[in-house]
Formats: sequence, structure tokens, C-alpha cells
Amino acid sequence: MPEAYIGLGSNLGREHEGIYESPQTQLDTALKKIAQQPQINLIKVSSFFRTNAIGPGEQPDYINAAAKVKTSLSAHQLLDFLQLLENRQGRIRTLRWGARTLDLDILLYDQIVENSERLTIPHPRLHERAFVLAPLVDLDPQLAIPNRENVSRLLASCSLQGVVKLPD
Ligand code: A4P
Ligand code: MG
Repeated sequence: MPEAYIGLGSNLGREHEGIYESPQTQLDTALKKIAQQPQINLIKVSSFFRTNAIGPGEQPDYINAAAKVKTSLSAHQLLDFLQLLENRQGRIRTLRWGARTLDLDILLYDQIVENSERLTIPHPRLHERAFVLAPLVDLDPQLAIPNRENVSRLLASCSLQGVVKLPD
């Protein structure tokens, strides 16, 4: 079965049915939904990382993580499912790179390289972002990225400033 890596990020809490849900809770909820999807087998989840926001204006820190899955869904079907989860968890798309309750990205799908209108795999900015690479290294330091160095070597070339691993 194809193997995929999903990036998770949140830097906004929300109020849902009278209860405050923190960015950590947004990630926990998304991971639970991913695990419950019959066509997705959640293999492993990285530690959570607190990371300084890259993007416009003053934004709260993000919580970032990554998950390794095996899935019978195609990459496009997987994206459909992840976008459904984002929307269900109150994602409102305003500014590009603006604050969000939940961002789910397909980082890798096997060793496939795709550049279509809707989907770019590997994720186009993965190789230069410590907030994506640190969770991937946590999952598998040897993980290969098509046409690039492995994740450990890529992370070694990034600044780790503002990326803090949280206790498990
Ligand atoms: N899309 C194309 N390829 C993919 C892919 N591999 N996975 C398309 C997911 N989506 C993909 O995404 C916009 C469109 O990208 C989708 O409709 C899909 O068809 P979006 O989630 O609506 O918007 P976005 O996330 O704001 O845009 P983008 O360009 O994906 O942003 P990034 O690069 O994901 O950056 N700082 C910290 N510390 N931590 C973060 O997690 N995240 C971002 C978002 C910025 N700063 C951050 C973080
Ligand atoms: Mg996104």
C-alpha cells in the first residue's frame, strides 16, 4: 500500500460547542479522525513542536507535527479527505499563510513527484522549513525526499531557531 507523510499545523484555537480547543487539541482531533478513516492506516505520529510562525504580520506560534500513514486512497483522494477535515475544524481561508485552526499538507506520497494545479508533491517548501523537517526527522531521520538529500541533511542546513520540541 502507498505510504504518505502528512504535515499538521495549527496556530489558532477555537471555541467549539462552548469549549475552548487549543492548537494542540486541533492536532489531536485531526489525528483521531485520520486514524478512524477506514482507508488510512495511521502508522506513526511525530512529537509535537512549537514553532515561530512564518508569514505575514504578528502571528501566534504554531504547533507542528507530522504523521506517517499507509493508505489505499490516491494522493488526490487523500487531499480531498484532509481538506474536509480542515473545513470541519473551522478552517477559514483568508490571507495566504495567515493564521489557521488547522493546516493539513501532503508532504510525501511514496516517492512520487507531481506538479498539477491542485497538488504539488513533495510539498514545495518542505526542504527549507525546519517546522516541517524537524517532525519528519523525528519520524525517520533517513527519510528520502525525491531529488534531494534526506531529511536529516536538509534539516542540518536550516536554522533551528524558534523550533522547540514539546514533551511527548
Ligand atoms: N496544494 C498543493 N500541493 C499541496 C500539498 N502537497 N498538500 C494546494 C496540500 N495542499 C496542496 O493550500 C492552498 C492549496 O494548496 C490547496 O487548495 C491545495 O490544492 P491551503 O492549505 O488552502 O493554503 P495555505 O496552507 O495557506 O497555503 P500554502 O501555500 O500551502 O502554505 P504552506 O506553505 O503550507 O504554509 N509557520 C509555521 N511555523 N508553521 C506552519 O505550519 N504554515 C504555513 C502555511 C505558513 N507558516 C507556517 C506554517
Ligand atoms: Mg496548506
